[in-house]
Amino acid sequence: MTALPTHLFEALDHVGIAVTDLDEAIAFYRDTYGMTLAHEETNPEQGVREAMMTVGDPEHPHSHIQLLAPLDESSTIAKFIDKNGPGLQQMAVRVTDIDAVMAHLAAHDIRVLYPEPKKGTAHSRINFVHPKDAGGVLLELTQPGK
Ligand code: MC0
Repeated sequence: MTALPTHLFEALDHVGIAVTDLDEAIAFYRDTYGMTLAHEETNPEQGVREAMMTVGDPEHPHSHIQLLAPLDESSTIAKFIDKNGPGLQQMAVRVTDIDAVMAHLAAHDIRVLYPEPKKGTAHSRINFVHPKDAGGVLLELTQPGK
């Protein structure tokens, strides 16, 4: 297999945690770890209310923890919590060109979930590598919005 060119993966962007109550989780990460709320959004297509908590200096953010609460029982997050309980649901890498990453993975028969990227947090473009093709890890690909 040809490896993905290194410039396409920029950084570990965030780790996603499934939670039952978003406000409670925000308060826990803020009051316990001193993390700051960078962004909060409802994404109906993904079935989530989500909050990005900055790890470290909010003036110079490098990475985030994303708290993901289900919008309703049909949400993938509700299904995840029913099966596993709250906890680590996904890891997200920031990519420079999501279309190129998807083409590379398709060429190596690694399944991504959507034929075209969908709308993610803060106008990013996202897709996911299926956990069954990635050692049990749901890997999100996220290309930041302009
Ligand atoms: C399921 N599996 C996982 C997993 N979810 N493995 C690792 N991590 C996860 N999060 C495994 C199950 O254990 C099972 O394995 C197999 O995959 C099928 O799972 P399932 O419970 O039957 O669930 P499915 O197939 O209905 O759905 C799994 C799938 C789904 C990954 C396709 O969760 C999905 O579409 N996820 C992508 C969208 C998403 O997660 N959206 C929420 C975040 P066994 O061995 O039991 O067969 S939205 C977001 O993140 C946005 C806002 C953003 O950041 O911008």
